[in-house]
Amino acid sequence: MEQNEPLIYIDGEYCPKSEAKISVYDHGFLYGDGVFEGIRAYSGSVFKLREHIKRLYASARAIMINIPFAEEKMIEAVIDTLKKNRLVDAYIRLIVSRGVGDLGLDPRKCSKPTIIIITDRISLHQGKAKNEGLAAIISWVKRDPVDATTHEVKSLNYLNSILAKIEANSANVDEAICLNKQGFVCEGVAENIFTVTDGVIITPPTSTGALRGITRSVVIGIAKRLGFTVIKKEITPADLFLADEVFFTGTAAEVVPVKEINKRKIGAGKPGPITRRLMEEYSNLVSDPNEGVPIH
Ligand code: PXG
Repeated sequence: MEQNEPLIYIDGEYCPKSEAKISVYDHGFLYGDGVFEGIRAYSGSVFKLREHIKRLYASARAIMINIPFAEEKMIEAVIDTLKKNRLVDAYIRLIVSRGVGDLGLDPRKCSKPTIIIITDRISLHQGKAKNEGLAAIISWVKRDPVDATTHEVKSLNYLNSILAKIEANSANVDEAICLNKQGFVCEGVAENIFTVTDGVIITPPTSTGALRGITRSVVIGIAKRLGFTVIKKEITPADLFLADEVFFTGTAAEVVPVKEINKRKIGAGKPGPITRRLMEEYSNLVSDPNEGVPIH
C-alpha cells in the first residue's frame, strides 16, 4: 500500500485504493444493475448531501434494490469516508449495485447489495468553459425511453450518454445534447439543460426522460428568488438554436454556458448575462454550510 492512498468504503470496510476490488460476479459490473450518485463537498460542507441520498434511495426503490440501512446512516458513512481521507473539497461517488450473484441476470441470486463510497480530490479544468462557453452538438443517439433505462432513475446504465459523448469527441466539441425519441431536447450527457429566451428561463420536464437534477432544482430556486420566470416545457432543436442563452447544470459541471450548437452561435456566442448571474449565485451558495452537511 502506498502512503496516503485514498481509502474506499466497500460494504462498511475501508480499503486502500490499490486493494479496493469487487467481485466479477457483481451484477453492477455484469449488467449495469445498480444506482449511483455524484456529490461534491466544498470547503468542508457536502453540498445538498441529504437531497443526493434521498435520490439514491429513490433510484434504488425504483429498481427494487433494498438498501439495508437508513438514509441517516448513509449520510454518516459519506461524512466518515471524507474524514478518513481528510478531504474538505471533494468529489464523492456513491454506488449501490444489486450485489454478487451468479452469471444469470436473475436478481434473486444476489443476496445483498454492494455499497461503495469513493471520495477524491476534484480535478476540474473548466475555467475556459466557464469563461467562454462550451461548443456542443445534438447527438443522433436518442435518450433512453422512459419505460426502462430511463435517466429519471440514476442507474448504472450510461451507455446512452457514453455513445453521445463519443460522438461529441469525434466532432471535436465539448459536449453532446440528447433528444428523446419524439425529437424534443432532453439533457446533456451528464447535465440538465436550460434555455433563456426573452428573459424567460426554460428547462425540459423530466417526462422527456431527463434526470431530476439536484443542480437543476437549485438553479431553478435561485432564478425564482432573483425574480425570473422559470418554465418547465418541451424544447425543440430550433428553440435551442434561437435561444438568447443556453446553459448546462450538474454537480460536476455546476452552471456552464453553451456558446455554440451544431456550429450555430447561441446568442452572442459567449456567456449571456442571465447565465453569468446564475453561475455567480450558484458559486456563492455551494460552500454555505446551511445548504449542505458539514464534514466536522
Ligand atoms: N443528467 C444526467 C443524465 C446526469 O447523469 C445530471 C443530469 C445532473 O444532475 P445533478 O443532480 O448532478 O445536478 C447528471 C449528473 C460527473 C457525472 O462526474 C455526473 C453524473 C453522472 C456521471 C458523471 O460529471 N450525473
